[in-house]
Amino acid sequence: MNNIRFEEVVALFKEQDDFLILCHTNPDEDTLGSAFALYLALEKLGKRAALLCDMPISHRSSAYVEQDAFVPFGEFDMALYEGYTVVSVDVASGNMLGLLKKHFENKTDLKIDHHAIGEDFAKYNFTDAEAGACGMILYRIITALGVMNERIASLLYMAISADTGGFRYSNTTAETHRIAAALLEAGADGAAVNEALFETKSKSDFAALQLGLSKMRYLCDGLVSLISISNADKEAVGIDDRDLGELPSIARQPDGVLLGLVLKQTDGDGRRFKVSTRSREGFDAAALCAIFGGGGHVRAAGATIFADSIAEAEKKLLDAVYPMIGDLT
Ligand SMILES: [Mn+2]
Repeated sequence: MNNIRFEEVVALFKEQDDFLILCHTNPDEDTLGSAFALYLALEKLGKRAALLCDMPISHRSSAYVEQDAFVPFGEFDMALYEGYTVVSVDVASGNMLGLLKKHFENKTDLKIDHHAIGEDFAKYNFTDAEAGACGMILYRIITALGVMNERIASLLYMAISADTGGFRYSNTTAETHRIAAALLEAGADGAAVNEALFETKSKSDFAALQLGLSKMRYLCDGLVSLISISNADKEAVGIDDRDLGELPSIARQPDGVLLGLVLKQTDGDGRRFKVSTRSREGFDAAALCAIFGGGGHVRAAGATIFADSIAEAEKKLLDAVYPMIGDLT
C-alpha cells in the first residue's frame, strides 16, 4: 500500500507541469468524464495534459467528451511523454488498463480510483471506495484546484450519474447528491446529461438489446439470469462489445433475480470470455468475479474466463455461481 492523502494529490497537480491521463479499457462514462474533466482542469491551470485510452470513447459520452482530444492509441509513442506524470482514473487493476498495461503497469505515478478491490500498480494510490464514482473524487480535486466551470461540471455529473445508474443504485449516498447538487450549481446540464445517458439509444444499442433478450435464460429457480453471447452472435446482428454495456443491468431487472450475468466472447483468439455481473442485496458480485481474478463492486463486477468454447466458459462460471447461490437458499 502506498496511499497518499488528498492534500498530497492536490499538491502533485499544482507542482508538476506535464500530465498523461489514462482511462480504463472498454471506457465507460465515469473513466471518460473523469479523465476529460481533469484534462480541461489542468489546461485551465496552464499545464500540459494528454489523454490516452486503448479504445474509442463510448457513444453515450460523445456529446461531452472529445475523441479528438485523445492521443490516437495506434500512434502512441512513449518517448514523447518522457517526464510526464502519469495519472490513471477509474482503473482498479493492471488488467483494466487493457492494451495500455504493457506501457504503464508499474509505470503509473498516481492511481485515482473508487473500486474497493484493486491492485497497487501505481507509485501512489488515492482510492476512495466510499465514492460511487471516480467523478466524485475528481470533483473534490478540481474544486480544490479552483478551476471548476460549467463544462467540467457537466462531465463530472455525467461520470457520477452513469456509475450510479442515474442516482438509483445502492452506491448513491447523501454525499453523491451533495456533489451532484454542487455540480448543478456550478452549471452542469443535468437533464441533458441524463437524457444522453438514459433516454437515448443508438440502433446498435437496440440490436444488442434484442439479441440479449432473446438469449436470456433463468437458472437456480429464477434467482439467476444468464445472457451468453458469442462472437458469431455479435457478427450476425452487426454489433460489437461496446454495444453490450446495458445488458448486465437488464439481466438483473427481472423480479426475483438476485444475480444477472452476461457472458460474452471477446475478440482475439476466441478463448476469452468476459463476464459482467449485477446483483441485488445479498449477493456479492465482486466475490464471484474474484474467483476468476476479476473485481469490481459488490453489486457490479467483472472478470475474464478462459475457455475453449462458450459452453465451457458457462460451465466454469456456473460452477462458481451455484455454491454461492446454494449458500443463500
Ligand atoms: Mn467508476
